Amino acid sequence: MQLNNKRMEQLKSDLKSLKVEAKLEIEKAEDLAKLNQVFKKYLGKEGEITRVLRSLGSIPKQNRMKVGREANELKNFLEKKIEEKKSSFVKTMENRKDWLDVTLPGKKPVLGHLHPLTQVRKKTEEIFQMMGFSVVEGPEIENEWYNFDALNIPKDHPARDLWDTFYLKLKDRQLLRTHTSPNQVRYMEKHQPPLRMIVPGNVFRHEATDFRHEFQLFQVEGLMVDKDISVPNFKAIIGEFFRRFFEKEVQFRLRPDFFPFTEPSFDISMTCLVCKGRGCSACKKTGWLEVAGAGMVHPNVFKNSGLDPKEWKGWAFGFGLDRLAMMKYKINDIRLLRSGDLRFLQQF
Ligand code: FA5
Repeated sequence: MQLNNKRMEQLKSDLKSLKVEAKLEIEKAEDLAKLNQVFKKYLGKEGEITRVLRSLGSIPKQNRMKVGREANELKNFLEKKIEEKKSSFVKTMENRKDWLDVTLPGKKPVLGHLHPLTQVRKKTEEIFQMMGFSVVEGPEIENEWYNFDALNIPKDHPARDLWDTFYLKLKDRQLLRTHTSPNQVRYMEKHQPPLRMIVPGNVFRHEATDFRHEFQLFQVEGLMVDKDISVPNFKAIIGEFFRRFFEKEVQFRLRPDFFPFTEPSFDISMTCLVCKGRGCSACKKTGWLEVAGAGMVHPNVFKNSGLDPKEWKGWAFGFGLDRLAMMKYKINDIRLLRSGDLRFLQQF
């Protein structure tokens, strides 16, 4: 009997010290992992308080009840303390700015798409490639020889004014190319006819902007050189390009024009698709929009490229891709294309 009382007193005193120890450890725990360790140490399957509860079987019933009640009270007390501490951790984390709630549904990333000008460029490349043309690139920074002289535009010729440009503060009077035509010469210098190639790319002009004019635009140069090349042959290729590009028949016309690097020269205009030819701001109320300059390669350009003009004939064109985009997507102001306005761009 005395032994049993002693055993009971021992258990009671164990519970007292466990309470002090566990309380202290809960207070000291600085994160959830530490708190879980404390739980395991005292309340887990092999925990100190669980051990006391298990050992109750070895003491008589009337004492067992007393110690059992105290042990259960301590168990509940510690569980409550641990829960309180846990929710204080969660609150502090929620208040932190960098708190990340991994249970929240994710934000869907916004998917972009190709710019309409890129779409138009790709489509143009695809069509000409299918007709046997190579797609090549040329430099955006040019020198005066390729941009003007080699193209039969002498230094003081008024035609230079048509392509007023931005000169760079670099040696040799380098400039931002005003058209893609320099690549006719660059290509013929390195390749032997027969030739079929296109050169898409940015060009720059010192120009006031309006519905149809930008100071930076995309052009695509085309060149075909062979023995028997003629204007009807050029017209057939351009007609096929229009059919595939607009996916329907469109009306276009060639009118005499002047370019020092082609003879004869003409411009290509097409029915304005924004107003269906009725007249609008995009076509300056004429119902037609000029989309390209073209002509038969001038003998001097052949000579400047190292080819014999008696042996070879060729035609060349320079389309304004921005204007083709205007017609394809019915855009009545060219400036919208490079405005960077997503409300506009998301429509294409
Ligand atoms: C030229 O640039 C010649 N190099 C075209 C050429 C190539 C002629 C080969 C003969 C042989 P032009 O300056 O007209 O020509 O421009 C050609 C096309 O580019 C125009 O028809 C138009 O569609 C477009 N374009 C020209 N200037 C602008 C501009 N400021 N804004 C938007 N598009 C333009």
